[in-house]
Amino acid sequence: MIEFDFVTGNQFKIDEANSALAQYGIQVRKRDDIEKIEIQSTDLETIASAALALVVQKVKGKVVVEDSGLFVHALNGFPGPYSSFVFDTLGIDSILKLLDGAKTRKAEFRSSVAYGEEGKLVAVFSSVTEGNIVTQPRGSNGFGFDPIFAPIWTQKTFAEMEMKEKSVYSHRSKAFSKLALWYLNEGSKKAKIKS
Ligand code: ITT
Repeated sequence: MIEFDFVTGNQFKIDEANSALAQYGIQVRKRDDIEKIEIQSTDLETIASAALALVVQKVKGKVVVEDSGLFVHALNGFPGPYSSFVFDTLGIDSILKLLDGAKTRKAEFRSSVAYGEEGKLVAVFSSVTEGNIVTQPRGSNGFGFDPIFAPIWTQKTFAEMEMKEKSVYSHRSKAFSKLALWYLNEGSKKAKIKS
């Protein structure tokens, strides 16, 4: 089994990444002993790359970080890169209130996964899942804004799905799948040539 260290304090991210990566023979190991520093930017790839550039100095092997957020169209992409802060300070009801009377409830989750090894950032993979903000929170699975987000292909919110089902749709599982395919085709060759 190929193993990457995943620097995050969020166990749900670990579980979702492992659910997406299992079919590729890859797993992630949680590293919450290292701080993930998030710079301010509107671009998740920039935030993930900057965080990775710092943690990769402190980890011996292959390492990943992920930055994600909920971008609500009627709110010009808010809370976006500030999703974690908005969730902690205002909660999911704040988004429902802001959308009261809005013309569209379209939103998207975005995820950027940065991968590095040997002290360097090597690659970044991003993905988007489009959906809608429902009018009332539904479901108790998952984390963050899961109870108010339903991907466009289903009425179910992420919080009404088991991990396996969320993995079919999720921004995070798609970004991690891109990483896995790249790693198996390109990244691992590079690692072998170097060693
Ligand atoms: P780490 O930084 O330690 O990895 P975090 O949860 O703080 O964990 P982010 O900084 O990337 O992660 O913040 C992303 C926030 O966006 C997260 O806290 C949620 O509020 C929201 N979010 C991202 N992906 C989500 C998902 O799949 N389901 C629900 N909410 C999500």
